[in-house]
Amino acid sequence: MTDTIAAISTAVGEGGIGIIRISGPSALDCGMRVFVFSSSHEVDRENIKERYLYYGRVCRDDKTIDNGFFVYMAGPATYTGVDVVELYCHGGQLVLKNILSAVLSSGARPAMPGEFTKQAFLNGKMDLAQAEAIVDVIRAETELALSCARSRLDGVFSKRVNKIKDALTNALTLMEAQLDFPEEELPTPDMLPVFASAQREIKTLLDTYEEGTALKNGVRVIIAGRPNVGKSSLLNILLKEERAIVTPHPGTTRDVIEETINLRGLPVRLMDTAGLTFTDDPVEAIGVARARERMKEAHLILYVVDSASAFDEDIGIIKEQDGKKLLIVANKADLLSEANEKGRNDLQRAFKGHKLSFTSAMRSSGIEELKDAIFEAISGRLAHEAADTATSGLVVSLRHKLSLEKAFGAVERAKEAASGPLELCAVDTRIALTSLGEITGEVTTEDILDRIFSEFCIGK
Ligand SMILES: Nc1nc2c(ncn2[C@@H]2O[C@H](COP(=O)(O)OP(=O)(O)OP(=O)(O)O)[C@@H](O)[C@H]2O)c(=O)[nH]1
Ligand SMILES: [Mg+2]
Repeated sequence: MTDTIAAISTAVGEGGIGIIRISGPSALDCGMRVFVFSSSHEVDRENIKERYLYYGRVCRDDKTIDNGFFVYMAGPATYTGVDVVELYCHGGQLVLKNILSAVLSSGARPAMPGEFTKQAFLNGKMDLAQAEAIVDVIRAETELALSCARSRLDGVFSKRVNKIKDALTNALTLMEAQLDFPEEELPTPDMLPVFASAQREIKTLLDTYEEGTALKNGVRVIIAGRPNVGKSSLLNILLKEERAIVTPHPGTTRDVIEETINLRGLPVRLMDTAGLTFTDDPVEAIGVARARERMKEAHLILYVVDSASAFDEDIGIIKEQDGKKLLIVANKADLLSEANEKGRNDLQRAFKGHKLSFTSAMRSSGIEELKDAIFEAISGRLAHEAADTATSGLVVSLRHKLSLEKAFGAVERAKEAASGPLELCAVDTRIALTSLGEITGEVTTEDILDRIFSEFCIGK
């Protein structure tokens, strides 16, 4: 914690400006050793102004590396909670590398990935869940993913976890009072409502995991079905570009075609595949094998059928996908005349138990409804509700999910023990609190921290 660390904080590549960040107890000395203030500033270590942009030159052995700005921010009111100096120079890779090298020879050591944020966490500037949200803010690809990450950085998720913790802590305090002062004959507290409400809230949080990870990491959605049903036409229409070849000949698509789209705020990796069929054509057969392989990995299968032809074979293929999320897309719905209620009913009946979306890729109809259905199938809620829930503190990481599950189990045991000796109930309540504390980082190990921060980029 007493090290002074430095790194290039701007992205690798060419940029208008580049920033070198120095953080730690000797950040100011370090920065001043490499910076020659413009003669219009009369600066020394004693009179340097905080948060003031000084112009000058970054030098090494009296040789100018670059000109730029110097700013000093005194801890603890900084990102990292300790003294920070930032140098703003030209954003070239060599220039920045040379400046960093000068800074490193003047007393700082290279920062590890995420180490500025780790300093911030260790200095109490944010909790661990908030620190983890920073990577998600940086990596967010859709507005919805960004608002989800932003709200976690603002502490919305942590607050929900802390609320459960506070209730359990209060319960534990009461139990401990009973245990510590048995002679006082304190009334036996009724823990059951506290435990029940803690479990309810933990469960509500756990239920957001799928939606949260979909938002954060994106989802793989595969367009599958028999040949010629309009899979590639649907891909093109969802992408709004003629990406895949469409022809009236069955067996047109062979390779898997992948593109990412923003679907109602979800980052979706869409895959168009070869039509599922038995074929003697060796190339098409490879395509079919690939399609089947990808179906296994997908989060959601859009199983496309031709509304106007027989679908006995489809029913067999769908049965094989047992346990997978699957949406039936009845394409070529234009071939069912408006009056053809029978055709629609036949489809509904044939695919009973599955959600069915009618589309016509040719007429571009049913596409918005299909997008809503995809969103709902993945996140379990309606697309128009998404903006509100995304900022309500979703669970987005496996680490958080596992800790919540551990806490849930411990509360369950505490509940069962509540009618017995108070000691046992207290032990499990404490375990639940420790598990919840892991999420916000009150309870943590160097190992966990290393694993979390190694996912960051250097300079953050
Ligand atoms: N009437 C009608 N024709 C469609 C519709 N969608 C696609 N088609 C036509 O159906 C034929 C096959 O379309 P594709 O998109 O290539 O079908 P596919 O499922 O990708 O076919 P394969 O790659 O061979 O498996 C083309 O002639 C399309 O113009 C639709 O909604 N209605
Ligand atoms: Mg195709």
